[in-house]
Amino acid sequence: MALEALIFDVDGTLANTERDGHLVAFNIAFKELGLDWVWSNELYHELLNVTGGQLRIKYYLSKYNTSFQHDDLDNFVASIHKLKTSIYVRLMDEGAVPLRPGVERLFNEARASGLRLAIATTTTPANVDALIANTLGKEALDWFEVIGAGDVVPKLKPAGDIYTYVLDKMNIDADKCLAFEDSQNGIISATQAGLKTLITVNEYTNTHEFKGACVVLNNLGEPTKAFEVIKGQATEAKFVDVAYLQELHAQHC
Ligand code: XBP
Ligand code: MG
Repeated sequence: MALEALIFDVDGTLANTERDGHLVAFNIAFKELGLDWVWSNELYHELLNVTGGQLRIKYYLSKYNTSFQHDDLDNFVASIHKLKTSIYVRLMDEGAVPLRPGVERLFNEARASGLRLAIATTTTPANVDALIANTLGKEALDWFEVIGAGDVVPKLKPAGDIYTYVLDKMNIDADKCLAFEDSQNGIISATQAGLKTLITVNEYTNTHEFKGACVVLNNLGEPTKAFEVIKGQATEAKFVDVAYLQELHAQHC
């Protein structure tokens, strides 16, 4: 089965948006609203076990701030999250977060070789648009045949729904695609949708197990700076290009 499409997660995979975007935006939003909540990097690492910003805030309240009370918690959390999204978009507009090594190069090579591209993420659609537009230019949003984001499906990752949604929209079988993820919740989601997955870890996810991954790398690598293989077979390759992906996809993983 030939490789025809690449489906990318966003947060942590395309860029280190969790640490330099979402976490920063959450804390600014809390402050602007007069809340005395401050999420440290260490706490955020733990909170990342829950995907989706609103669910993450509720998880924080249920586990780390149990004395906080509100009569209408759902609406309150939704309003915090709305502010957080606008702050996140502003941070992206300011160029706060660059793409990870190899991402832009791989997009260009994949496009040149006719591979189809898509996105599958649990983050809010405006966040994806802001990251892509500010790193690659507005026109790059058209590079992706489908951008599956946020609550377009009822169940966020680790459920497979967002990947299944993207595959349906693309009208393509899972065995013709490769997914790119950075987290345990992400690989569970992709695997549930029947996808083979390449992992690039980051500081929050480098201890995750990644059972079933085709390969686990530190990043996609560049011709001038090779990737490191954390789990999986090392080959002659120094950076992820289309030939590397075709070989990976042909493997049993
Ligand atoms: C991303 C997420 C998102 C972001 C926050 O997970 O979990 O919740 O952290 O975005 P993945 P929102 O990389 O697996 O898609 O605040 O917009 O929900
Ligand atoms: Mg991710």
